[in-house]
Amino acid sequence: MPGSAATGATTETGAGTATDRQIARAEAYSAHNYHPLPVVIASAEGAWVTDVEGRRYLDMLAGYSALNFGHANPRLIAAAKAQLDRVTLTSRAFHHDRFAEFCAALAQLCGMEMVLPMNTGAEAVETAVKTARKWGYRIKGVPDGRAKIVVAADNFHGRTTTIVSFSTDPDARADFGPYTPGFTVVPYGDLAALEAAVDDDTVAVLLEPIQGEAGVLVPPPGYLSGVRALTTARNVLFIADEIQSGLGRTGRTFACEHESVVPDMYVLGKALGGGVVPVSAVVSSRSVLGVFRPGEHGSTFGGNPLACAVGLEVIAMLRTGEYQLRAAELGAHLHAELGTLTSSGAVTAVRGRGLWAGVDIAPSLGTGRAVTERLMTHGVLAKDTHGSTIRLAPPLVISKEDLDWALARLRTVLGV
Ligand code: IF1
Repeated sequence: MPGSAATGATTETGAGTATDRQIARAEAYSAHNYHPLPVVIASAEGAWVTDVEGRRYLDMLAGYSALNFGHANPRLIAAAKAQLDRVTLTSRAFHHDRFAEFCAALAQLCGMEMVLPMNTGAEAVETAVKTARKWGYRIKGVPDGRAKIVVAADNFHGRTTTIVSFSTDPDARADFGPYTPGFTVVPYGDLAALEAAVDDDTVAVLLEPIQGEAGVLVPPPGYLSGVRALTTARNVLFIADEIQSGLGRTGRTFACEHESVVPDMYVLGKALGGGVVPVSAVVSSRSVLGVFRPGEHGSTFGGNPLACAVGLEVIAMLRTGEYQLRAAELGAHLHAELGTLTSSGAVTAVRGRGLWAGVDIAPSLGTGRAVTERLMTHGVLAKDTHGSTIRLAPPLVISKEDLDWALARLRTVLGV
């Protein structure tokens, strides 16, 4: 399987191929809330996927960092298969024998005390918002209904109506009002603006330590530590949305670690379920998550046995540090190579950390989407974001040989 360079994918899907038929049916029977590349994946292993025509592609998106451990990771599949034969769902009306183990292991990985497990990232962000508000009223003493949360412009925290209420992306927000109040938006990376926005009713600052959808934006050095100092001084919760940046992607377990910052709360998802099952969680102290009483929050599938079994294996894999080290070492190589593209003029900027990069394409070469379409014909799958940026975020298990293979094809597509 992976390791040898893939055969180049051809574009001739032609009329009536399996690809065409699948795409036509998908368009007929599903809402058009995405515009996928014209590839229909049928199987996958490691960093490679195979489409219905048998063509192989290198996956440089990894499910938006849900697949940090690669497709069909043997340890994660084995953990899931073993649990499938035991029990998959009990609801939280009863205990099950993986739950306490998962919560304790995740709390320990985060250096925190308590976990509230959910399923999707947006659910975890919503849980974080509710936790902060409840903490504000019950612990900080903010008058009921007055809690405010400060967020950053160009944020992406999910697609629920409350979360898009504080989005600054018109595509994500338009037509979904009326919007949830209680959020203040400040420019990302601007500590002065953040300080000015915090007042006595502020219960939390919610940030991505690196903004993914915005184009893999790394904040200015000192920003995260400044946020930490400010929130500590003002008795405001620092909530780090590490759903995309966390769990090894940037070369550390958490992106906050790059500035030696520990937030009051981690919001986790994506790779916590290893790309096998949806697993998300809010992780914090007992003084924060202790605000909940039975019946005040929950979820049918949150913390289910299958999710906990896979999550436990993910935590065990992260505990060794091997994936973080791999992302750091291969990421340094990735960014060194991408940096050589800027002198050509084809690439105007490169951002990111670890095995995560946002590459701004010179408008003269076409849109980010056009570049990803050309990459696809060369056997590389990637995703654009906001016009002219393409995101590179391969599984952390990618080999250096395969990473170089992808970079060579990026150069070919860019003509450099
Ligand atoms: C889509 C973006 C990435 C996230 C952060 C919470 C969530 C996400 C930092 C919500 C989810 C996904 C959602 C998916 C595409 C993808 C995405 F382009 F939308 F913004 F990765 F950058 N916090 N991001 O990145 O987690 O509810 O999806 O499990 O909605 O198109 P979710």
